[in-house]
Amino acid sequence: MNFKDWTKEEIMEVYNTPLMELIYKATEVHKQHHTVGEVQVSSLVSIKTGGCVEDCAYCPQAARYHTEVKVHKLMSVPEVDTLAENAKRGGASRVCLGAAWREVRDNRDFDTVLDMVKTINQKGMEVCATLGMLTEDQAKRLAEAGLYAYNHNLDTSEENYGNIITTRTYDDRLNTINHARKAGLTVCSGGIIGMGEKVEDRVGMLYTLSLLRPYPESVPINALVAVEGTPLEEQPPVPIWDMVRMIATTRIVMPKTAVRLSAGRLNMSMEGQALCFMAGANSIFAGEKLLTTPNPLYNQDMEMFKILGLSPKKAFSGEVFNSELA
Ligand code: SAM
Ligand code: DTB
Ligand code: SF4
Repeated sequence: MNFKDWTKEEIMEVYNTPLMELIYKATEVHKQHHTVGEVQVSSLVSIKTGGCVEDCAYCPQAARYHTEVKVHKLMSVPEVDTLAENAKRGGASRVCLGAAWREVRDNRDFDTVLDMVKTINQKGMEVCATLGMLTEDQAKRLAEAGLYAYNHNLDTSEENYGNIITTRTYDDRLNTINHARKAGLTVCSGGIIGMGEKVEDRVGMLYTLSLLRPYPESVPINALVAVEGTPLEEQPPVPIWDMVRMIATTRIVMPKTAVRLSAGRLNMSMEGQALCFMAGANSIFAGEKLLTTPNPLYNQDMEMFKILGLSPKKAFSGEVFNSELA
């Protein structure tokens, strides 16, 4: 497949399409490239929680903000193994290991993470990790341990980045994504809406993602979870229509990518989520906790799957690497 060289103007035009027409177009694209109703289910595990040195304005795990998050040192391999087993029994095909680190360091903690990756991989599950910045060598070691995907979000546009995070640059983010790519990992990268950004910033973020060759295999769209104690605590909830618009635009811009309806589902009705699935979302995080904030209960999600006729996607089941399509 040839990757389309989108312009910001074209993406803006898609984003501003009248809503029903936009959903309809996104559904068409979705049907062309994906099995309707098949949803990839991931389970998040916060392997190292809180105490992070970065200043991401949305994040309850940044040490400098006064939130209720308690610092927790790195989990042990058996602890993570048990959580992964439970997630597998619940229908998850992927486990995503999240650490509140600025960057990966070559120390014993990293060796433990490599062991976690090996252990979960041996269960026949896809393993994703989100550990902050990464060198190419560290990415290679993760790939050798059996890591499937690396999550590293751009979060917003290049122009808006400095309003949200000052302790690292947009280029730092892009470099890490590049290191993951070079090591042969699939890339999961997206962002957050509802942080007070302009429509131009949403479009700008999708534009930068669309410049990656290949496009990211997975793009998480998070609705901000406004956590007390963070600088963004007063942000009003993002309207469901913005979420639907953002998901539909992502689907149209990157047709084969897995579009993940990520954080913020607890504030969405089942009808709202159904519109997101219609607009091209085909992945979710399931389990009663994201990293530190609550997520819908397992039984509620199963009920939603039943009502909407959705089914969890099996691990490694024919996901085509974007790179193989180039
Ligand atoms: N420390 C690593 C990093 O920043 O890359 C990995 C963990 S970090 C928590 C992963 C992602 O979670 C962030 O890039 C952000 O997109 C998302 N996130 C964090 N807090 C959030 C919030 N309150 N609402 C929505 N998404 C959030
Ligand atoms: C992503 O885009 N969203 C997930 C995952 N990647 C790591 C994290 C959402 C975190 C929401 C806030 C919390 O629970 O701490
Ligand atoms: Fe740290 Fe990641 Fe939270 Fe930023 S988003 S403060 S890097 S845990």
